[in-house]
Amino acid sequence: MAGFRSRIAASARRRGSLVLALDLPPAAPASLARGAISHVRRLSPRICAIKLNMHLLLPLGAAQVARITAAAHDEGLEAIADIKLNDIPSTNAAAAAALWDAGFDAVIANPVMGPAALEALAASAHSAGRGLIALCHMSSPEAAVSYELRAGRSALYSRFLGWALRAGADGVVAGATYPEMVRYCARRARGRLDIYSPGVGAQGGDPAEAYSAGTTYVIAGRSVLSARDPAAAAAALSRPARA
Ligand code: NUP
Repeated sequence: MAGFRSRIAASARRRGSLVLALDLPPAAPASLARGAISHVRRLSPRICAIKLNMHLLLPLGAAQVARITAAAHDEGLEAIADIKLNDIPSTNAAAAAALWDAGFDAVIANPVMGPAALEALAASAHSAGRGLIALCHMSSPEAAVSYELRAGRSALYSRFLGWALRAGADGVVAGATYPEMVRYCARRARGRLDIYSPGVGAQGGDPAEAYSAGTTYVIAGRSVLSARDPAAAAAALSRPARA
């Protein structure tokens, strides 16, 4: 089986470069699962992956989540667990194994766990045919307060990117609301990992600016899920085809 990075790239070539954040409003677990699967089926021609956060994983539980990831795989999509994992290697490995059992193809982790723990997580993900995406700089207005903290002669985001590169991570998160961060990651990574950018639409980031700064995949939730025509909204968030 090809690695996560090649699988999502192949899916994006066919369907576009949008990762759908399945951030559904709170509801009973059965209706959450039904809603998620119906979005997957309807939007699959326009997205390359789905992304699930803790606020869906917790109420749904592993069995219901596995139905959603199976529906995504049925449609040729990848499934990303956005849990911003950040712990010691033994519990990270156990959490990752549970995610793979639930059908996820990749996990988003927080590099603040440290470079050796990040490397261990990347190695275990890759040996299971799965992927690791590390936070580098987040999309929220407050992200600058923490991710731009000075750490010796560099800033935290710069350390995080260096650790992600060293760990062989498949990607980093750099918010579309900070296009200069996307540009920084793209310049330094030179294609060795992909750049995932949330923060478009509801958070104010401009997808066209993000793509031109070097974003590989845009992540979006509300602006697609609450659109009058979600398929058209999804299509509009993909990387424009080169003229
Ligand atoms: O820096 C980040 N910002 C962010 O919004 C890292 C993330 N993983 N996200 C996620 O992207 C967030 O948890 C949500 O699932 C999605 C953005 O959703 P929306 O603002 O497009 O609705």
